[in-house]
Formats: sequence, structure tokens, C-alpha cells
Amino acid sequence: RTDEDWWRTAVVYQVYPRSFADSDGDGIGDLRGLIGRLDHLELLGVDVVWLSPIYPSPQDDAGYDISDYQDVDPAFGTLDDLDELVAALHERGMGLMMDLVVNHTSDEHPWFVASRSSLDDPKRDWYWWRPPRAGMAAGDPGAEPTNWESFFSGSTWELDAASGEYYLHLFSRKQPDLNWENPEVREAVYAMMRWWLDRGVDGFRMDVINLISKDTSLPDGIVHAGVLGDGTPHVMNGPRIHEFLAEMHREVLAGRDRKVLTVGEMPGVTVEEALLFTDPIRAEVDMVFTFEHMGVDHARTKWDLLPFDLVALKTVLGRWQTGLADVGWNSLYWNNHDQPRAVSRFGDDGQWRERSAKLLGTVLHLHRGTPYVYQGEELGMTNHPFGGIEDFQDIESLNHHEQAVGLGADPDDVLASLRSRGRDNARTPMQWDASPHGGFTTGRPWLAVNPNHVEVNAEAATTDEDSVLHHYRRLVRLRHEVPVVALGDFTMLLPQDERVYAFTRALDDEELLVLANFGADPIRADLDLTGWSEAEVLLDNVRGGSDDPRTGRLEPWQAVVLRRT
Ligand code: TEU
Repeated sequence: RTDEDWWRTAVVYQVYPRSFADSDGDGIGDLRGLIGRLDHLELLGVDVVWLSPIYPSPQDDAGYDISDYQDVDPAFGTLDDLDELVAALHERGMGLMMDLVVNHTSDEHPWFVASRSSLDDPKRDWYWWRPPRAGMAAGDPGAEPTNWESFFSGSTWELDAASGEYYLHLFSRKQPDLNWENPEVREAVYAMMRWWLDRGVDGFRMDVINLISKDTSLPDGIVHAGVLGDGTPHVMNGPRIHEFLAEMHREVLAGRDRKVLTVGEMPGVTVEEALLFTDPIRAEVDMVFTFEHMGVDHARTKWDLLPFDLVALKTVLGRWQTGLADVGWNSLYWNNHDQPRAVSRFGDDGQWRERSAKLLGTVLHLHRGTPYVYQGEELGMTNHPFGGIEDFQDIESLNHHEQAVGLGADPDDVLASLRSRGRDNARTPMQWDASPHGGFTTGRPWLAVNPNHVEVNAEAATTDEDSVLHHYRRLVRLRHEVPVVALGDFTMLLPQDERVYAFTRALDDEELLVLANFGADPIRADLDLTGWSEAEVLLDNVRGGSDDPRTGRLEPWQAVVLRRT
């Protein structure tokens, strides 16, 4: 691909390899399993595959704790398998986006092993080491250098008894944060990135990349609950973040013989900051993953559930559309390996599962930006019916359960939150067919397959023209073939309507109108549609509906796209 802007009409598909397809019967997905399933991706028509980590890892955080950035974990295969995947994707006109996890390494990475080995090891300053708080002894309660709480519960500091110093880990204690203030660290990361580009990969999804610049004075955070404080204001979008990303662009991404696609995962990023990160003139990243729309249905923490509020969702997404309308670019997602299944969260995973899954696809893919399809989203896969805590495997969920129950929370309430929002919901194996374990493995799957794989699976969807899968295929094709979908101006309509999501897209003399009924009751959109009576119905998730969608009357969970010129 030489056209510099090919990516503005692209759709990215995220593969979580551990749960995608297992080729050797060990119950864990692998690269050869993925290579064997490329027809599915080609049917969908996606352009790029974002591959979650396949690197050597102790698997403390499901591969986001990396012990060797330039190899493949034997559980997933070999570097030869990865080279074969790159070639196979390129042959089909698709690209490969690797997951770049460089805010932290595994504590088993040789860099950290050296850094920890002694106070004067040359790599000591590759991580954040600090003595106990002034006037306190190592190991004393509260002696940690700051009061910050980890994303995975507990303190963000771990005491290393040998040296009597603490090291920083925003995530698990087996994920020590790299010290990006140290130019040697930055150079080592850039060299590794160039090594992957030389191997033929086409882009990077950058894990929590806005955490790499921190307030080096390491101030305490505000204590909202319990005894630990909120460190996020001191580690998100820190003072040198734009400097580091601009340097990374200069040192790695610029001057290549073809476009390198980048997306920065940025917890806590605002649309104002995203404008700076994605302004092409600034040459930092192409787009960012915001979490703002993922926060409309919970209070301070992801476990404090709130009911879904469509107005809140539209307000956030509308603001991001407006904010990046003229400069910069949006990413668009409902799902990934960290979020519960959208059809269970924002749709209706019971009677209206298929229709509401198609509605969610229509709404997202008709926004301006690059859509990301997470494995199984195109099948309308749902949350899993988890039972007790023994059903869960994700460190984030297990640590939260232990800490919350330990602090006196009702175990049933905590379990209800885990069942609704736990990351394991996104990590149950891809459902390929109705056979045992959904065709994911011939062995015992590392995490149980959803029992509904008997009816929710790729094989059944492929032969059903009305399936969620074929609806997603149509959405991808629309983006490739109808310029107003990728490039048209976005205008939100009915911003305060609690049931109808409505907006237009306009480019030159073409205009689209998207109407979506987020509910199980028929409804009439409160819009004057006289100018749309002759419009073309470009897409409708209800075949043979009783009403003409151009009247604005919408059946339960109906989503339509009208086009007029
Ligand atoms: O996620 C960053 C992150 O912020 C999430 O952990 C989020 O806070 C949580 O899941 C609630 O939504 C990235 C990776 O996507 C995640 O899988 C890793 O666990 C994390 O970074 C550490 O690498």
C-alpha cells in the first residue's frame, strides 16, 4: 500500500490469540490456529489484524507481562510461524499490527533481572527504584514511596528485600514500569520496534502508552476510598508524553518505505489531548483509544455499576466526533480483550441478541474514524454465565475480589460486578461451530467456552445471510466503497433522546441519516423526515420490516442507514 491515506477507510480486527484458535490441542490458541482461520477474516473484509501479545511471558497478566520482546512464546508457536502469518496476511492484502507493551516489562525480563541484581547495575535506572518513605523502614506499612493504588489493586510499589528499595508497578507486581526518563530505555524500545518493522509488520497498538511519562516528583494521590491514593493524575499524559511520542515517530516510524499504522491506548486521555496526539502535523500517533465512552455506565471504578444511559453515551461519542472533525482522527470500538461483550452491555443479549448486535455495529461503523472489530463481536458473542470466583482467571478480577471482600464488601455484590464487567467475558474462546468447545480446541480450553456456542458460532453465521457476521461484512464493505462513510462530516441529532441514536454524515452532495432504536419497544424518531421520503435504504437490520424506515418509525432494536443526494 503506497497511498498514504489508505488507512482512513480501513477496518481493524483484533485477535486475542490465546482465545482465537488452537491448532495443537493444548487448549490455548496459537499462531498456526490463526493462520488456519484467515478465510474468516477475508470474508469479513477487514484490512488490518491487531494481534494481542504473543511474546514470551510468564502470563501473569495474560501476556501483557513480556519477558522477551523479540520472540514468540512457545505456547503460541515460533518466529517462523509469525513470519508465515505476516506473509499470509500480506498475500490477502491485509496488514499486521503488533501489540507494543513498553510502559512495563515482565519482572522476568533480562532487563529487570539485571536492574534488580544490584544498586549499581548499569540497568538499575531502567526502572523506577526508590528507598522507603523518609523516616520509615523498608517493609513498614505506609513506607512505600507514594500512596498510589495499582490498576490491579494493592500498592503500586513492591519491596525488593535484597536492596531494601521499592520498584514501581502500575499494574501487577510482575509488571515493573520502565523508566522512560532514561534515554537508554527509549533507544532499546526504538531498536526493538525497528526490528519488528524490518520483519514486515505494518503497525503498532501501543499499550497504555500515555503512562510512560510520569510526574518525576512522585507526589501522593488523593485517597477516595480505603488507604491508597489515586496516582492516575500523576502518570497519565505526563509532562514529556508528546516529546517521547514525537521522538518515537522520528526514530522509528518516519522514513519507512510504507505507512506504519499506530494507535495509542490512552486511559484517561481527553479529546483536547487526543487532538494533539493525532494531529498529523505533530507526527505522534495516527489515533488513540479513549476510555471515556467506556465509563458512561460505571462510577469512580469500573466495578461501581451504573445503568446504561444512551444520552451519556451519545454526549461522549458526539464530543469526540466534533473534537477531531477537522484535525486528527478517531478510533471506534465497543469491544476489546479488556471490556465486556457490547451486546450484553449496551444491547440485549436475550431475545434481541442478533438484531441489537447488528444495531451496535451499524451505529459504531457509521461514525467517522477507524472501526475496530474484536474477535466474536461479528458473531454477536455475549458475556459468559460465570458462577463463583473459581470460574474467573483474570488477575484484575481476582485481585479486586480479594481486596474488596477483604475490606468487607458483600461477596455477592462483588461477584455481580465481575460477572457484568470482568475481562474474562471477552476472553472466552472464539465460537467457530456447534461442536464441543465450539471448534476452538480438541483439548480442554484454558477458559470455558460459552454454552451458547451451539447457536452462536461462525459456521452457522456464515451460511445465514441475515447473521451479525454478514451485517458486519456489509458495514466493512460500505466503508470501503462509499466515501461519505469514512470521510463525511458528522452531525448528532436528538442529543437528549433517551432511546433513539440519530446522526447524519455529509460529504459533497451526498448525505446519510442513521437512525437506531436502543430498545425493545417500537418508536418513532422525533424528526422531520420529509426530505428523506425518496432516500435509498442503504442498510437495515430488519428484513421485511412492517414499516417504511423512511418514516422514522423504528421496530425494536432497528437500525437503518438512509442515503440521499
Ligand atoms: O489495559 C490498560 C488498562 O487501563 C486496562 O487494564 C483497564 O484499566 C482495565 O482493563 C479496565 O478496563 C492495557 C491492556 O489492554 C490490558 O490487557 C493490560 O492488563 C494492561 O494494559 C497492562 O498491560
